Amino acid sequence: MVTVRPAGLAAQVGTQDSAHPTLRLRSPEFTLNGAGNLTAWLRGGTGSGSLNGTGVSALPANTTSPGFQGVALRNVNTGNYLLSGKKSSSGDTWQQAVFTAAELTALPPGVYTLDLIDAGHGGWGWVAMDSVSIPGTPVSTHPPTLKVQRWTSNQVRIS
Ligand SMILES: [Ca+2]
Repeated sequence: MVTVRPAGLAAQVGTQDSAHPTLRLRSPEFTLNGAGNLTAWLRGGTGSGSLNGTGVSALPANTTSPGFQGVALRNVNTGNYLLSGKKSSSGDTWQQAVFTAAELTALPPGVYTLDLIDAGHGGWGWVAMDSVSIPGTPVSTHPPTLKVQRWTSNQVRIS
C-alpha cells in the first residue's frame, strides 16, 4: 500500500479559476499488487474529458476551458495514461475517484505512477486532492516524496 496525503494543486484565493500552464503532481513509482481499489478524494471542478489512452506528451502545455482536472494512472513503460478519473459534479464537496481492483487487474504489468492533473480553467477550474490509497508496492525503498512537475509560484500549493 502506498499512501500519499494530503496534497493538492490550488491557486491563491481569488485566482483559482485563472488560466495557467498545465499542472501535474506525480506520485512515486509503484507496481500494482492486486490489493483492492485505487482511490483518491477530489475537490473542486469536474473539468472535462478523459485521459484514457492519452500519452503524457499529448497533455496540453496550457489549460483550456474546460480541460481535464483529475487523476490518471500512468504506465511508466509506455508513457500513456491508461485510466483516469474526475469528479462527477463541481463544488466544494469532496468526491472519491475510484479505479476498481478489476480495472487494475486488466492493466498490463509494469511500473505506474498516479498523476494529479489540472489542465483546465474557467468556472470551477481548479482541483484539490487528499487521502490517496494505491494498491501497489513502491519501486523505491526510499520514503516517498512529492514532486510538482510544472508550476508557477502563485499557482501551486502543497500542504
Ligand atoms: Ca486550473
